[in-house]
Amino acid sequence: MSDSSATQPPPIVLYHYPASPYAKRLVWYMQLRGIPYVQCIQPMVMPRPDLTRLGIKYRRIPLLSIGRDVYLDTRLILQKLEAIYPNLPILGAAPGTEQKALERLLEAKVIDGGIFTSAALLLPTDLPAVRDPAFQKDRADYRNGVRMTKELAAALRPEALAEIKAVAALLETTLLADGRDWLLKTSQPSLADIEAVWPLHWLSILPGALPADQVSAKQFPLVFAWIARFQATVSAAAKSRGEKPKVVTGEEAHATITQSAFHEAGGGGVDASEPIVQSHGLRKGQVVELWPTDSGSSHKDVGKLVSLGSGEVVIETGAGVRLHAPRHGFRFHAAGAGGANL
Ligand SMILES: N[C@@H](CCC(=O)N[C@@H](CS)C(=O)NCC(=O)O)C(=O)O
Repeated sequence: MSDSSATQPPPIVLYHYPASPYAKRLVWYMQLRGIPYVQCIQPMVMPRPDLTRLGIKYRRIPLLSIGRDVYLDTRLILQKLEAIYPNLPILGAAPGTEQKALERLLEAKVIDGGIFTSAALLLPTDLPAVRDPAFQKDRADYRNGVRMTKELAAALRPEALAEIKAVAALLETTLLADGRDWLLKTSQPSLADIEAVWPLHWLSILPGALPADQVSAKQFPLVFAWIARFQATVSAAAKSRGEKPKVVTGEEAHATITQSAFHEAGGGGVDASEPIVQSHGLRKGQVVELWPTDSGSSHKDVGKLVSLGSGEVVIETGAGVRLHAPRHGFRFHAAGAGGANL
C-alpha cells in the first residue's frame, strides 16, 4: 500500500516512446482511469541518458515513476496503478473472483505465452524504423546477439501468424462469442481488455502486418469490432480529459523524481521466510544486481536491497531512487566479488 496516496497524489512520470505497444498498456490504463502523468520520451534505441542519470541500467520501455520510486515491467506497474487514486474506479476485477483469474491468465497468455513475441515477428520488415541499421543493431543486443534479417523474419512468419490466428480464434469463439462489448461483460473496458487487446491492436494498425485473407474482420468480426470499440473508447476518454500529458525533458523528470518523497517509504523489508533469502543469505542494505530474465538481461541494475517479498524486489540505486521489479521474470543476486559498484 502506498504511503503517499492518502495525502497529495505523487507525481507520475512515464518513460516511453509512442511506438511501444507495451507502453500503450499504461497510456490506455491511465487515460481510462483519468490518472494524471507527464511523459519523458525516450529514443527507440540505446543509449538512454535520461535513465542513466537515475542510476538505471534496465533497457526496456516503459518505466514509470511514482514519487521517488521507479517501477519496471508493465505487469508490476499496472498493479501499482490500480492501488493509487483510490477515489477513481479501478479497472481490475475484484480479488478472489473468476474474473480476476481470467484477467491474470490473459496477461500470462499474451506475455509469457508468446503472443507478444509472435506479434513482433509479424512487423513488416520494410517499416522505416525496422530497416534502420541502428535499430537492427540495437535489437540484436536486446536479443542476445541475434540479428533479425529479412530471411529469418520470413522463415519465422508462418508460425507466428498461426499463433496470432489461434488467439484471435480463441477470443472470437469464447469470451466475445455472445456479442458482449467487453471481455468480462463490464460496462466499460476493464484491465482484462487491456491485457488481451494490445498485440492485436498493434498489428491491426500496422499496414502489411496481418494478411487480410488470414486475420481480418472477415474471419474474426467480433474481435475486430472489439479492437475498434476499444480504440474509440480510449480516444473518447483521452479527449474528455482535455490536454495531452505534458512532455518533460530528462532533466525535468530527474528533478521531479529526486525532489519527491518515496511513494512507498515504509517498504516491505526483507522477508526472511523467502527461500531465496534463506539460500542466498540476503540482507537489507546489501548491494545486489538485478536483471530481467527474458531479454535485455545483460543490462544489470545495481543497488542496495531495500525490500524483498514474494511479489516484488526493491533496490536503491546510487542516484537515490528506488527501483521496483516484479519477482516473476526477474533475477537478482548479491553483487559479485569482482563486483558491481553503486
Ligand atoms: N516485460 C516487459 C517488456 C517490455 C518490452 O519488451 N518493451 C519493448 C518495447 S515495446 C522494449 O523494451 N524493447 C527494447 C527497447 O526499447 O530497448 C514489460 O512488461 O514492461
